[in-house]
Amino acid sequence: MTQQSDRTQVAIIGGGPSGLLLSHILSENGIDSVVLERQSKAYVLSRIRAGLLEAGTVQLLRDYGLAERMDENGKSKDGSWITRQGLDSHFIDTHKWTGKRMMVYGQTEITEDLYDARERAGGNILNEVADVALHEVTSDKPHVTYTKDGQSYRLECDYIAGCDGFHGVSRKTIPADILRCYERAYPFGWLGIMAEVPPLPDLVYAYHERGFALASQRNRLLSRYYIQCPLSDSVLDWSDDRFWEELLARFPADVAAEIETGPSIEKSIAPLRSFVAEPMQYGRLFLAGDAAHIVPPTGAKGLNLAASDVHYLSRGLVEQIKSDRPTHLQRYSELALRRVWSSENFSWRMTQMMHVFPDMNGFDSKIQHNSYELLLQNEAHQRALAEEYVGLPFEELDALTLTAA
Ligand code: RFL
Ligand code: PHB
Repeated sequence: MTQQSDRTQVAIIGGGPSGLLLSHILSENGIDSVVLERQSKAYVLSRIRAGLLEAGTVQLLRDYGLAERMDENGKSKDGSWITRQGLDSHFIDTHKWTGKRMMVYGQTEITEDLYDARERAGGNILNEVADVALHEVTSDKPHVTYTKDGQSYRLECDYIAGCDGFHGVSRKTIPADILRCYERAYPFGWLGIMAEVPPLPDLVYAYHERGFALASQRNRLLSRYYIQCPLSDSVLDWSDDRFWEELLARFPADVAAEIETGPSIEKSIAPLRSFVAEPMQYGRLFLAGDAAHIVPPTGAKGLNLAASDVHYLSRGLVEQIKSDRPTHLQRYSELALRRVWSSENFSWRMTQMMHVFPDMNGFDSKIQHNSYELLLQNEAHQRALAEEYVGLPFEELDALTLTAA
């Protein structure tokens, strides 16, 4: 079979939020890219995932002209509630402590906005490609091969961005003796449902001895709820009635009384994992988003980290390609990983504080209880939580120099 050849400046593997956002920002800077996505557009747009955007992600989307629908339909938030059985509730007041607000706007909507923007600009997104393989990534002439509709293709490029999520091929291209992986799997999952009922006014994270619960939302008439569940459970074990009964039992009575229940329109179980792969660069391959790291959703950091990776990576690529200045690109992995580890740390602490761990002993429970009491009593803890929750600022390169000094 003959192979057709094409060329682009940046080959982007994966058309989730990382890949699409990178392709959009590069295009705004006059740089050409091709996005290779394994799934159909309809499938990508049907995946229900993140819902809460950090202030920095909101700003990034505004800076690149991607915020029209978000500013119209998203819901700006001054903070979120956190509760613990038997203790007072606490409002994580991001606006009071940081002057910044977060935004409730679904990942599904962002992905749709990104597709629209790329399509309007004549961007090249190839859906339903198979057998993607990366070649000669340590040379200055890398290329990618793939098949589509039974035809095989070769895509020459200057750089490759691995934006293909946790299960993608890009990270696996980095040799085992170079790639270091750090991982923690948690002994439970989150059972999530979407229901067409009005949500609570704010997000509420709840700890209860029966397990964690979260009340979230997508819009005025669409609610998103989660409960911690055993990993061995399947969605078939959870009728809507059982889900609602369990959810309501985990919130304080006054919060539960406000929750409107109704038939679910989606139900799924996601395992919780912390994972980081280092380095995020190998030759001319750069990893971004879930391809390089996973956080448990408790801190709402996954999509936001994908956005900050893309911010750092696009800056490096633009400087290198347009001005032949390599500094930001060469230090991409170092700079991105600082933020990644801060978010990993935060997500791990939030998960630790808010869930029931099957192997917890009395000492662990006391420490967990104390972490929450410190939060209620101590303004320094409240401010620290608010700063991390709203999102740490994007750093400049001199942050690395300061650490090294
Ligand atoms: P994605 O979204 O996984 O996209 C990767 C894309 O690559 C494609 N792909 C391939 N394409 C070509 N060839 C291959 N061999 C390929 N292999 C894979 C895939 O089809 C896919 O389209 O990664 P990306 O772009 O880095 O985006 C990351 C985010 O999706 C993720 O971090 C968030 O959804 C995490 N997350 C949350 N993040 C937040 O910031 N705030 C939240 O409130 C939040 N809530 C959540 C979440 C994730 C959840 N789940 C289901 C894991 C809630 C949940 C329940
Ligand atoms: C969501 O709405 O899906 C969501 C919100 C906050 C989180 C995790 C998930 O911490």
